Amino acid sequence: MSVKVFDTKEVQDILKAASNFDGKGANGTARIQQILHRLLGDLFKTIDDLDITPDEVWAGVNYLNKLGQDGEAALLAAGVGLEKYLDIRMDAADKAIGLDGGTPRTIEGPLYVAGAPVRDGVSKIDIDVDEEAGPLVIHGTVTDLDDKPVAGAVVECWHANSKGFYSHFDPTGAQTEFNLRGAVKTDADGKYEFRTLMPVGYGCPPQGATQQLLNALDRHGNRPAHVHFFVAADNLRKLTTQFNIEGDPLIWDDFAYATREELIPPVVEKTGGAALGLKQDTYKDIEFNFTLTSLVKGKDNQLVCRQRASATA
Ligand code: MBD
Ligand code: FE
Repeated sequence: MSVKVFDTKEVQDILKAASNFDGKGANGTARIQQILHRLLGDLFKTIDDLDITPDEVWAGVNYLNKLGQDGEAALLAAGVGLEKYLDIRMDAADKAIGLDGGTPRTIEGPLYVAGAPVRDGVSKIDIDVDEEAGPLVIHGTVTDLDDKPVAGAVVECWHANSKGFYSHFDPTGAQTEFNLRGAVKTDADGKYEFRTLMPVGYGCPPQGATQQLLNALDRHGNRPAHVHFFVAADNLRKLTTQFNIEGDPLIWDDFAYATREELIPPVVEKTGGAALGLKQDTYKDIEFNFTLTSLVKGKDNQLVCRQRASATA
């Protein structure tokens, strides 16, 4: 049964009525009407074109219920490349105005928690014992596009433990609030440092809606080991990025498509950890410098407003 009804007056009228798309809505309303009219229309057209059955439609509707119940809509957004797509668009917008040279952006992901205590220069962010994870020092300089160090920039960092779990979202409940999360204000030379433990890669909750779809697509739901950053300073654009831990076999097979060539710094084995208060004398060291870009017409046009978890330290 392959019928085509999309272009009938009856269907087009329903699309207009359902989105209340009359061009008369005020401000925000008009925008929502416009977006819903298009999205719903694309869905209806897809159902016609691919002859999607009622059973398939209801499977999809019920999937959305499970997605919400699991609280995984933002995780799915990463997994289907939607979050990466927004980066691709911001990259293209920068290119179109000749803005380049900064540290590349990459996706925020769904696991940030606002409210980490801000320390000066250095922060030790491994609060909980993690036998499996070796010490890791992450440090570098924040500069602007003129290579000038930025003093007083705030570098926020968050990452997983040796099980691939993030504090605040740990299904085992094992971690203290803000374990492996921190914020540092750069010193006069623009330097920051985090003393922490080596993360391992993340895997989607095996029983969750996201993994359910990935399974149906014959895809995995894993990320290589990585560390997230926000870097913010007065009169510069706030950077959202991550680096990957060099050598992770999934670096070029990230289910969220966040890997970039410039975001795989070398991991250097060092000694002298005891003097730094680390749990072992040998430790891993990653130098990662951030270059922030200038405001565009006086505005931070890459600032993203989205719902985020928050806590008090
Ligand atoms: C993560 O740790 C992450 O960074 C993303 C993008 C998705 C899921 C878990
Ligand atoms: Fe992550």
